Amino acid sequence: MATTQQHIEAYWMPFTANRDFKKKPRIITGAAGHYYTTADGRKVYDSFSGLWTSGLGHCHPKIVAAVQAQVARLDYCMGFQAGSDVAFRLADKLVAMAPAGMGHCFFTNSGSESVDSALKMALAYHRVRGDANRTRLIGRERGYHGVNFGGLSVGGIAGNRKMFSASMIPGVDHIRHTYDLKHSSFVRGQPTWGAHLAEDLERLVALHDASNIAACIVEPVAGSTGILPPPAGYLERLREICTRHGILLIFDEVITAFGRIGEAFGAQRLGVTPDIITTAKGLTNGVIPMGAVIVRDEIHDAFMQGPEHAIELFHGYTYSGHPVAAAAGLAALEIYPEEGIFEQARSLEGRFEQALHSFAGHKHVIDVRNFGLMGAIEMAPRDGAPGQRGMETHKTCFWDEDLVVRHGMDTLQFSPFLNSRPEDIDMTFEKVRRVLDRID
Ligand code: PXG
Repeated sequence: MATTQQHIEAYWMPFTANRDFKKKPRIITGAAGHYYTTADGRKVYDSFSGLWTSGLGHCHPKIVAAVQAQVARLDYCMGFQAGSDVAFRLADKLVAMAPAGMGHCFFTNSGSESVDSALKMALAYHRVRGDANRTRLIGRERGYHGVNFGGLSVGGIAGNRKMFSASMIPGVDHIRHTYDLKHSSFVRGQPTWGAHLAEDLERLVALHDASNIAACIVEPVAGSTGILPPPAGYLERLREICTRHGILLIFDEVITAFGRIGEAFGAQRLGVTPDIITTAKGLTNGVIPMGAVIVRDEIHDAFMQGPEHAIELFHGYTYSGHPVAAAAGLAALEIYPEEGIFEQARSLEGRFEQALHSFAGHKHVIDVRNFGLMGAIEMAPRDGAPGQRGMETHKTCFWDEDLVVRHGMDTLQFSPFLNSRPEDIDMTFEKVRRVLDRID
């Protein structure tokens, strides 16, 4: 269907160069499997699985059917002091996949809400245990934890923080990020250099005293900032420091959960168990917005005291545990094992890594990074025009190569479908190469 100028003016698009976009809009009207259909009738390959969301492909028939059936059976029910059968079933299934000892989950509608919920739970947990001084939250430079005030405050993406600098929540500090081009460039998988950077948390403990620190939140593999895999041994050290000081460790797994790094949770792949895990995206394969916060049993149990008629945690969303979202989630969580998705994702890692690193030495490329099915090709910025080369790559891929490529500034990011075939990976990077060879 044609989209007139009038139709595209009203929508203020998220994280988009609106004026530039609206000059020549890239509008998507349909999707099936690994392809989008565009408004001008082309089939365009999606190299980003939605926005890290849709690892099973678009419009998976089982999820479509589950949503259709659920919306006709129970479209909505209040989630406070009542709950849908399907939300309870999803919670059971989700915690069964989670690391041992993490037997409870709380539902949200997005990654940002999962993060803010997790931060509030961490603060409230210490308080209900009589440790109310633990109010400080620690994030990491270059971290992305969504756009709500809590997540923004613990986040470390300068561009996202700049406009809101004076409005961050108080009591937040950041450990340094783990990227150092001097020591680790063109590394395949986890860098061997950098485990010691976890000690930066000790610096903040020394500054604030552990008795004032509630939690430390990191992405196990930093995503949005351009894929920064953790140095080998880094997360283990962070875990050890948190445990020693009674600081809760939160893994923000909005990207890394549900197969993106070859296991249900990044915690499992990386062999480090946090106290709280935040999720969204792949929970429903992106089909209906939904997130979940999964907590260690001790955290949940600490709240279960006082009179039984009293609400234990004054927190929740109108749409927490939404039945249609929960039905999509249940279907997605069933598909992952039924179709052997995590194994398939893992089997693709070698091919993906090979394809990405074949860009080492390309005239524009200054670094390549990857872990699991997360990959980045970082290009040098043009003089005086940072981000322009990335944007041009994105547009040229879309219009000339029928390929959707995600870019953050001049870094191209790749999140192939978990059920890609090796030839899909090859095709994606052949297209990318043609574009990079062509642009300045
Ligand atoms: N935490 C992490 C680790 C994320 O990656 C969020 C929280 C926020 O989720 P919501 O659902 O509120 O957007 C995210 C979101 C990209 C990209 O290009 C990444 C995200 C969103 C959009 C684009 O890397 N991550």
